Amino acid sequence: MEAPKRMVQIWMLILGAVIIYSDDHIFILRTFSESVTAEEAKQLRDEVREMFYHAFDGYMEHAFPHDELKPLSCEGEDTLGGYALTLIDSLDTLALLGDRERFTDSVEWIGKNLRFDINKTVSVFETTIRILGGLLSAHLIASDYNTGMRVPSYDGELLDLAEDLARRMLPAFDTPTGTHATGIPFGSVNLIHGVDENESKITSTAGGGTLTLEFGMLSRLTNDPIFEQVTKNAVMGIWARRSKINLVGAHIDVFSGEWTQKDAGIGTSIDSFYEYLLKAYLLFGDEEYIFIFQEAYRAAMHYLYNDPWYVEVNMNSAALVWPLFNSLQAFWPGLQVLAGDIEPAIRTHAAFFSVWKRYGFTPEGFNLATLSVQRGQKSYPLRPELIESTYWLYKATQDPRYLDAGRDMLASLQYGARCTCGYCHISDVEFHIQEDHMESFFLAETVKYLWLLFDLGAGPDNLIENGPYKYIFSTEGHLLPMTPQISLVREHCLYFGAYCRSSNLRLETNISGIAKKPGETNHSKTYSCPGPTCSLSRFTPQSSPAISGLGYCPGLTHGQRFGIKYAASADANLQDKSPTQRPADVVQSHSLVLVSNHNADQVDHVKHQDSSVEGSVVAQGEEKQQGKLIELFEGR
Ligand code: DMJ
Repeated sequence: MEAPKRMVQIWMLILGAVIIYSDDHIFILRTFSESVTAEEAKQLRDEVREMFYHAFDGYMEHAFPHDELKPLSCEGEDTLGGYALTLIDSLDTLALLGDRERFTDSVEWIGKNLRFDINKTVSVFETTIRILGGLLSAHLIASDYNTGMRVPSYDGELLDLAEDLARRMLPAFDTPTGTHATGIPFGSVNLIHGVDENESKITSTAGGGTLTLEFGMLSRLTNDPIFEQVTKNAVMGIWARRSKINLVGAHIDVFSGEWTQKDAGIGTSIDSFYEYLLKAYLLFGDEEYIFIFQEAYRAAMHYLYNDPWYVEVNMNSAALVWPLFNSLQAFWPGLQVLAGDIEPAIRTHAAFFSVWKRYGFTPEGFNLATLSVQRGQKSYPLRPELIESTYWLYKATQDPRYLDAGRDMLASLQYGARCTCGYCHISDVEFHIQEDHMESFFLAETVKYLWLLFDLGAGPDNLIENGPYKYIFSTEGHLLPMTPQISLVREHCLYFGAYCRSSNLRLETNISGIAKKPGETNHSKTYSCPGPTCSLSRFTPQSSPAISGLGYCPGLTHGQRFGIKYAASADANLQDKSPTQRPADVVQSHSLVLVSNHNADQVDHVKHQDSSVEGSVVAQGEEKQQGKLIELFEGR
């Protein structure tokens, strides 16, 4: 056995890859010394395309019309409602890849065959983000010549299905915890009978607060305000129960409004609540959402952020509960790009990516105190979040190291997760054990963001960059276009990079191409804002030169006003820095720190055990961290 192994190893090293042997497993990791070039980005984009078809064709051949593929046994399984979940979740990825034939066939099949009058009890959250979002984004692509993917035979069938499905979920909102007639929804609903008699009254914050984009779109497409109203009531109901320090807990009783799980964090059970506050503002221009987002974001950065990590704290006292990185947190740097807060995003992404590099995947939980995989949270179920943030940060900075990170993550997926008929969950990131499951979000999000990343690197040629609209991505990665019908945002307040940490309303930017008045320089330009919502992020050339907070700023081009401004070339400041100053070196130097009592002026982080906590994630006997500087990865 030894000789052939060595031969393979030498051969693979020539190809730029390393093979690592353990007792029972062989891990193949590529190492690359060169940064990804535009030419290589093209090849990687094509590799991702092939990856999509390996999984999509595997699903269509072996699992369709079941919900999801079991990629090892090559069978189907019904995991949500038994209505071709993976096909619906994949629709806009097919369109993005320009696959007119499969997109058309799929839209036609769904229009003819899908029905929701079935006696199934389904998750309101998952059904909304995967099915409703998938149907709505595909409807908007299939019905519009401007997308280049109009389906000639299409006559609004997907929109009808979406409306039917949403009406079947409305009974879930019949609770008293909102700000108006409806409230925070039950977690699940039966598509025929409404809420089951014994349905749990406990739901997660993300579950109740991540419905506004899809339901709001539906209202604007059907001219029926009910969908937008009920989901906004739910958000307001959650926010009305925030703590005095503007944190929300993880689980809440939809009848009493009592928090049943008081851990505040940016990951599990809460993550997309924050995401939809900002995105609902960006998509709909509803200013209430940006006010809430600003308060919520400020509190998160004050109480949860321990540069570069995020921890979970008690929502009332801010006492530290879990010093844990959970993989769902990895969407946050991407959200920060949208919010215009780039510097912490760069550092946090580097820290999260260091966990990926260590294991080849991110485990569901990584304990920041023990610096090891959290017991019971060893799996990597093909999640997109870190890739999503990598895409956003590359889009914002054009720093090639994000392409390099994408190449690493693609290699991990190819060598660790690819299996017979698709891509497999990894049940243990330390031993790379494959499991017979492939979540639909792998095709809706993970592959989509990877493809978009490399397409950007190659010189973008896709609907999002070159199409007729700006798009907001739903939390499931679905494309929600800012068409005039949907987006009622007043132009003067429409910008990505909307968030302003301070009350300083100056915009400082060095973006080239902005028309200047005589005497102005690129590096210091002050714009006045017409109203409180047009507070502008303040960027200095030293901090984040590639991003603009765009507002009512005379002289901006349409492109600058409506999107993230690309750096004309790679981030000059980053290039100028010495290697030790560059953000990615956090990964290399392994000298990350967790400061658990960072300038929290009123509330100290103290050792704390909340007796109401359910689903404990820190194993008994493990030390929780007190308020002191803790060095992580030192010397590793
Ligand atoms: C997806 O369904 C969505 O991104 C959701 O917001 C979080 N979980 C998965 C991906 O990990």
